Amino acid sequence: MVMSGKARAHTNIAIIKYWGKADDTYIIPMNNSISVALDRFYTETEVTFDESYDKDTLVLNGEPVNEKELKKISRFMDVVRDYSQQPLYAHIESENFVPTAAGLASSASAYAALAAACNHALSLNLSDKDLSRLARRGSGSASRSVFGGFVEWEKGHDDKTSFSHPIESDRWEDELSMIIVVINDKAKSVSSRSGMALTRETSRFYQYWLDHIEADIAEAKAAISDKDFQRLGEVIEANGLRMHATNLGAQPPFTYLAPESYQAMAIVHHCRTLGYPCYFTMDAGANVKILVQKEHQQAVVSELAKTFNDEQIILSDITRSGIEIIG
Ligand code: 2P0
Repeated sequence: MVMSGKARAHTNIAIIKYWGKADDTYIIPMNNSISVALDRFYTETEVTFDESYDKDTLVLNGEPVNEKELKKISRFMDVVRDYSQQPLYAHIESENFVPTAAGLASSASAYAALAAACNHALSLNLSDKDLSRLARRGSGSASRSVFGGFVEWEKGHDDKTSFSHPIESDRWEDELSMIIVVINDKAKSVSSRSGMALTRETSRFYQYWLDHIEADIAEAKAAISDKDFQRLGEVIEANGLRMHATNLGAQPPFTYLAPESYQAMAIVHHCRTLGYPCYFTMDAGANVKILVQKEHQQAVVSELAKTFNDEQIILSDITRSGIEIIG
């Protein structure tokens, strides 16, 4: 019997970061995190299970993936086989809808879409909460991509208790958007998986990160509840910079940021002095993501356009759509 399912999931940007694992196998994080879901960037994935398959296969954007990628996906499919108690292999076709070179092709939307497609194909009947637990096994940030809008990933303490849920926001995200400044980073990149591991194990600043995270989470949630943009912006900027600071304390120290990242940050500061509130955050790469109120988006883009070219400035609304089954 052939069983198939197709799902779409949006990528997400952490505004309070996940940085460090308490458990590598089950991907239990050291701290809670909060994200927003991006409207323009998503993954669509179709999975087909068939008794005649003798291994998992994955075609990404029309091309078969390399052995390393396939191994990672197969490990995730082992988790799915464990959930379903059916020893079936799968053929997976996945397409990333991300502007070329935006550097946002993300494991978050990929594993959320795959988990949802598997849930549908195998009739696992997982709740969204349990789907976020399953997606987490592929990639931590994927647990947040099960939901739209503002999302919190509760670190929990084991497989059962570590999951994501939406944060009630009275549709505030409809008034906000993201500007992504694409930075051409020449430096050899450190994967987020190895970067966070090295930092948790060796950084002399890591305890400082842990000491402040609960206050940051509480502050961000209070700001969302009050729709207080300045309060939210100040805490996300501080939290993001603190994450990047922990990497500077690792042995050996490393950074994801490039000189142009600092240029973009300076423009954000300048925009605030001009009366356009906006705040930046950066992930495991040099790109700068700017949270802005829609009414000020064009003014901020105009300031950025004095330094960066059109292809480097990408806009996205925040979507309130979570996982969608599309086939
Ligand atoms: C985040 N990042 O909260 C943080 C901030 C990057 C910087 O989650 O090892 O691909 O698969 O759980 O989810 C990127 O890490 O890592 C990430 P794994 P993931 O978005």
